[in-house]
Amino acid sequence: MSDTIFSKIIRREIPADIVYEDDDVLGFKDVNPQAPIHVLFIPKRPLATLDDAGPDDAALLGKLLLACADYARQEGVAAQGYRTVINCNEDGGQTVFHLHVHLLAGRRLTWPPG
Ligand code: DGP
Repeated sequence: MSDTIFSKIIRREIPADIVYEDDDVLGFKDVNPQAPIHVLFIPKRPLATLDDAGPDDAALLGKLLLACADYARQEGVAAQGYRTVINCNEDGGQTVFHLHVHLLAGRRLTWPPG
């Protein structure tokens, strides 16, 4: 996987508003928030897209989702509701090719997405 802006955030080479970290996962605020709460949860291990994930990544994918759920509870928005999104490749709208889960909360989200 080629180096991305998110790899630089993991290495602290560029600033980010980091709100969550454990051994495998980093969470930081999206630079272009689409909701009052918009956090990106990424694996520290390089993985470009969800399409690159395999059975060995099952626990890591679970950790990413659980980190979203924990953060939503911590921020007090879990009961009201939130959305998690993984954009995959071009038609999915992925622009940064380091797998990330968007956590969006703090307003009523519409459906379907564009
Ligand atoms: P996606 O379209 O799913 O690949 O989303 C990429 C997101 O990454 C987009 O919402 C904007 C965010 N983003 C891009 N560059 C940076 C950055 O340098 N810092 C932060 N915090 N977020 C970024």
